[in-house]
Amino acid sequence: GRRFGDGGDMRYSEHVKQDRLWDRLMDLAQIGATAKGGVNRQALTQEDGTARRMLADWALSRGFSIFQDEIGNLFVRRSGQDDTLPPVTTGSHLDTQPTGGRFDGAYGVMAGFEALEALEDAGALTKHPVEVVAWTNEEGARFPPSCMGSGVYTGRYSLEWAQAIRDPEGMSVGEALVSVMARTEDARPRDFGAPLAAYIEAHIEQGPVLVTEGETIGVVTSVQSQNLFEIEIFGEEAHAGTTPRANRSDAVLAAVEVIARLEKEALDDADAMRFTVGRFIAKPGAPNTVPSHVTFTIDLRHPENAEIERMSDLIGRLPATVAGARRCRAQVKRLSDSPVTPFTPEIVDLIDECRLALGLPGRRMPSGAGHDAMYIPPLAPTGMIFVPCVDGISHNEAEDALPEDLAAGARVLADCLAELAG
Ligand code: HGY
Ligand code: MN
Ligand code: MN
Ligand code: MN
Repeated sequence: GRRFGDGGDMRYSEHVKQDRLWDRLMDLAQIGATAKGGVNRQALTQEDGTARRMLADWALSRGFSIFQDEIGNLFVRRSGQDDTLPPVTTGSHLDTQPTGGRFDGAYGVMAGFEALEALEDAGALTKHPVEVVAWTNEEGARFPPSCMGSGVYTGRYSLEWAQAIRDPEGMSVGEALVSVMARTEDARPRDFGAPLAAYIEAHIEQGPVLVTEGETIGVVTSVQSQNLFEIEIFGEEAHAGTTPRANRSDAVLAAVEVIARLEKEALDDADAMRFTVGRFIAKPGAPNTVPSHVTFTIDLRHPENAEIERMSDLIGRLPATVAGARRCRAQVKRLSDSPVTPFTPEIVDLIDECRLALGLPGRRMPSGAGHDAMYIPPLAPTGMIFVPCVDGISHNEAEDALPEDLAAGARVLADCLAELAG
């Protein structure tokens, strides 16, 4: 395949501009900026809409075109010589955690946009169109589960199921979508599951491996299994002072026992299991009323499917047993069950070759974090490029990254996309 740009000996990656990428990331970081230097731009908020509009305007200013599907996934297209061919696609997400950073998600979208700009500046003539996508609600913080937009696009979830999901204030995805999607109503329609020629996502590692080993590029080989459960415990309100234990149906004490027993079962000496109770809501929430209702989530991850199966079986059974012994009732819902996902060897090799050709230090590695890319392999050859983040910190307002590392990832991405677009 062709690795060079405009006919001369310029590589497309040499048209990547570090400052342009950094400046656009800092412009985006202003949308939902927090006092502590992070970003709170949760999915389908007005801030999310503003960021999507900013991307759309940048796209139109470069002569690219924009498309949007019914769950708001936003696609920016740089035309190829034959736009009937499936696009070579890159992307990530613009939504953040409530205490998120400036790079988780935004980096992958903007590295992809920078790759499109590099191709444009090089006057590249690609056979396939090249697209960068901003997937809706990758974080699943406000509206669990994560990777909702890419999950609907690839048929993991139905649009109706996703639209019915509500945030803690009771707002549904369907309701929130209306005003946010209206911000990019000039986008042309895109069908769910429209074919992709290939998909490569750039992302900060969100962990300590690259920084510890002094590597610049992570050539991602797989994503570990990611599973989300929502457990409800139903008890009964009662007076905190007058009600004897035998009469109590205390939903919090039942929930706490379930969590403590499950955590003990989950933790292994290899420290490979990731068990997180990130959301815990007790009602009515009055200090002197025995709580009648608890909703909590369990985010469970592991590099082996068998370990997840073992724990899933337990999570399906234990809450009812513990709740029953405490005169409560339990209900368990599984919101996501993404198995261990290996990436496509040809794409993994291409990324490794491109980074080597650019003289960038790197290593092959699995992803501990979940990403939209984990849903794409059934649709198209898929891979990911990691770059380091300072101290491996993420899902934290202190998240940081170096401009030269971000640009290095965008350079590898540009050459890979050009290679695949023919
Ligand atoms: O949860 C995850 O792993 C992703 O960063 N949202
Ligand atoms: Mn992310
Ligand atoms: Mn994240
Ligand atoms: Mn992701």
